[in-house]
Amino acid sequence: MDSAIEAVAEALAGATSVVVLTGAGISAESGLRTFRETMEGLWKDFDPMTLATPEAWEADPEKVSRWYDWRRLGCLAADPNPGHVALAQMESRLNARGGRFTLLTQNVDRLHHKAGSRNIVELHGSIIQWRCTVCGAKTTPGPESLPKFPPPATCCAASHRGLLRPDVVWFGEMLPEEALAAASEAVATCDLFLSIGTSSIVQPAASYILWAARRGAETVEINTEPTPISDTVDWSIMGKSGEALPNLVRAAFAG
Ligand code: BJW
Repeated sequence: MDSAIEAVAEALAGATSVVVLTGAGISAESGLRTFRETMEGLWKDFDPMTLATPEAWEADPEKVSRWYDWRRLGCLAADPNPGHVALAQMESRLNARGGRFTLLTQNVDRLHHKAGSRNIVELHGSIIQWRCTVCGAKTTPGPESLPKFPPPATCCAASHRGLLRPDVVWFGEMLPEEALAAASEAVATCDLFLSIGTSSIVQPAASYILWAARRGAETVEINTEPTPISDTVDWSIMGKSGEALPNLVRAAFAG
């Protein structure tokens, strides 16, 4: 077995509080496109500034809502892969022996929920849920395409009716306060931090591993490519998370 996996398995077996941060790469093996990869990434075909900002929504809510509804249906159709499943197993094995596990995800696809993870902090919201632009009421549309674009909300009185927008965090928007608080608290107390399938570029998520390291936590990255944090982590595992994570969980919790 890869010597980095063996070393991380040992750290995991002795850890009492583990934080995992995931990005789009963990869902790539479920068939969902990442954002920034040169061949596969969504931003290769779509301009984020015209789709993933509040200004884009203001300028063209029809285009933005159509794009997000297309992606929502893709997420609903996707299944978790062995990487997601291994993280759910990691959580239950740690919890069973009194350890703590927090999963910070930048992903909006809800595949960690489908895989059975429990203590999930959605840093960038969820594409499965949409919210009213007037009152903020949340709704979970069904598995068929939305009937109208932009979708009208039905929660408010007709005189000041809003639109439904995806409940995701766009560039320039604040992350949900509860998510920020939960993430800070978990990072402040963890002894092991794993960063999985993220390019480690988008803030504030990319800073959490640096805070954890500064506090003395051991740090791990699992990614198919080097990222800005690869040289600073204690262990860098180069490979697919859908392969590395099941190996890691097997090695850490064997027997
Ligand atoms: C595999 C694999 C396999 C492939 N196995 N690996 C400080 C400094 C500079 C800028 C800022 C700053 N603070 C805030 C900003 C601005 C901005 C920001 O960070 N910009 C950067 C681009 C520089 N941040 C924000 O605006 C955030 N808000 C905020 O901070 O509010 C306060 C504030 C506002 C304004 C100014 C200052 C403060 C909000 C960020 C919201 C991000 N939103 C998106 C869209 C969500 C909705 C949607 O889905 O459409 O979130 S953008 C997109 O990027 C999405 C992702 O969650 C996020 C991260 O991407 P991720 O997951 O890392 O994906 P990729 O594609 O980048 O990487 C995939 C990786 O997987 C690659 O490395 C592959 O190699 C790897 N991989 N297959 C393992 N099988």
